[in-house]
Amino acid sequence: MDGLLQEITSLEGRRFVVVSNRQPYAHVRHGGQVRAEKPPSGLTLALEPIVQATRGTWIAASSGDADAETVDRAGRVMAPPPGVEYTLRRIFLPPRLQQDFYTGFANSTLWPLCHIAYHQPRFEERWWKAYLQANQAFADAVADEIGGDPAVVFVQDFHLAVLPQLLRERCPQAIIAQFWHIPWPNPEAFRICPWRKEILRGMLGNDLLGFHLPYHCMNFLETVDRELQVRVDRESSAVVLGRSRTSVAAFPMSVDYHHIQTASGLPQARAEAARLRAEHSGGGQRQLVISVERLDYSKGIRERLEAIQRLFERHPQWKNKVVFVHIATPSRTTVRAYRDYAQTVDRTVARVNALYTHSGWIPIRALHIYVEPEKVWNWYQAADALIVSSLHDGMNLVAKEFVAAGRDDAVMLLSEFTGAARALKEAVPINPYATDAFADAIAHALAMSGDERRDRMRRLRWRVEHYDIGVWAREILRAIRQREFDVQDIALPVAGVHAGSQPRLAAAAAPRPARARRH
Ligand code: GDG
Repeated sequence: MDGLLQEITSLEGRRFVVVSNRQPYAHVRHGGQVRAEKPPSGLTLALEPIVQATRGTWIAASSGDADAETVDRAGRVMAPPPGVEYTLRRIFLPPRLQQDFYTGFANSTLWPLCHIAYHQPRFEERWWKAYLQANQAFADAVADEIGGDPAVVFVQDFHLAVLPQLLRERCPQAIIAQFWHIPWPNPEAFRICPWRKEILRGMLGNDLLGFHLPYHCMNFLETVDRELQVRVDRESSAVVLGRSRTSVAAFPMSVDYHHIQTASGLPQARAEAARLRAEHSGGGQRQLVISVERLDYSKGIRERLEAIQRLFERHPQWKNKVVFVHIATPSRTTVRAYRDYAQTVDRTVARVNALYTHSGWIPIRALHIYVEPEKVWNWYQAADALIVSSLHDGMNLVAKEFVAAGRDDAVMLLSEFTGAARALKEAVPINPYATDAFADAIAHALAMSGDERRDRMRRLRWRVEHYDIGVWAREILRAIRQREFDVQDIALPVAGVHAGSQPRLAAAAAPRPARARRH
């Protein structure tokens, strides 16, 4: 993550405060013992060094069953050693509020509203009130932590859409930035939300608002333009509301390429990958095609299973020549739609297997379990192909991880509705809704020559290596710093790889007249 330190220095002593619903680590009880568990996360990896170097704080909702007993009265605990030291401040929401905020408004309203996956969002007044209340609880914690300091507050994702506005009122000296990890839909899709204006005003509390793609930025500006009495400055990609200005820019998120590549290339990892490959390819007789995702309807799992069935109908020569392993870790199981979807997936797997299982060959293996991250990378190493079939996806980091960890002669099929598809042009594109064409694309990938696969993979690797998670964090810090300059419309030199993956930072800086200079 070269260059990150330089950007941290440019924060000139301001504390860096990350606010996210999910905490970077949890305290969990195992028998009589309490252990700090750190779920692997690219986001944590990228932001922890910044929080640590600025003696900052990470504010997040509690999730571990032993969280409460490890914090002080204000909910603070030091991040566990080795190597990292910063303050984690936990927010403890009452269970009912947590349920309505998280399971309700975040995952059953905003998630389907922002993903065009033909899953109807639900709009419950009670959930919306809980969402506001939860955002207020986060605002209280941030205000308590930073007071009048000129800190940088970096808010994560769709759980906290109204937090920036609350902070703008309470912490006028802070620079507030937010990254929205999921897509922003077109104005027609968004306008069905009864609280759309409140959500948009909440997000306009940001100095800087980041999305994965320029396309999401355009959708957001268009939505704001239709819904609010504001000035949308398209040339500099910013929204001017009263005396404040929100720059809107794209920062395509990525993965820690070198870390994943190195870890998956260790002898032990290679041996494990070889074992998985031998076990699932029938000793090399069949190709091993994998997919990895949260068990979520937006990932197009059902559509992929339909395409696999169609593959065997349209291209019967692939019977007994390929095995599909899908690793779908259970997710949001408190949401009914997710439980129903898991059942649909199970039934579809059983149906396809019942149709085609033959003399020891089972076409699909479904692993609905959480797999350790190193083990996920072993699967990437073992596979001949990966399929990412999302109906809509902000970015999709699985695709980039596969490029970092996969074999030289592996091939990737990638839904054209993922953000990742914008940059990863050497993947085989698929439309998960077009079942026949999807099946044909699988057949095409399976039949692709080793030379072509290697050539595509070499190019893909170059793209991900040159735009990794470090570049993402650096570009965001740079844009935050730009907000401090009294210069408008600075076009930053970009470190991206090609047009599709470059951060677009046209809207750089404009002083916020209402506030004092922060030095
Ligand atoms: C959201 C946006 C955007 C999956 N199963 C297991 C496991 N995973 C890991 C993968 C990967 C991560 O989870 C999934 O990241 P994605 O980016 O693919 O998708 P979302 O979870 O929907 O993430 C998305 C992202 O935010 C970042 O901005 O790209 O568009 O929807 O890292 O490896 N990890 C482990 N076991 C599993 O079973 N350890």
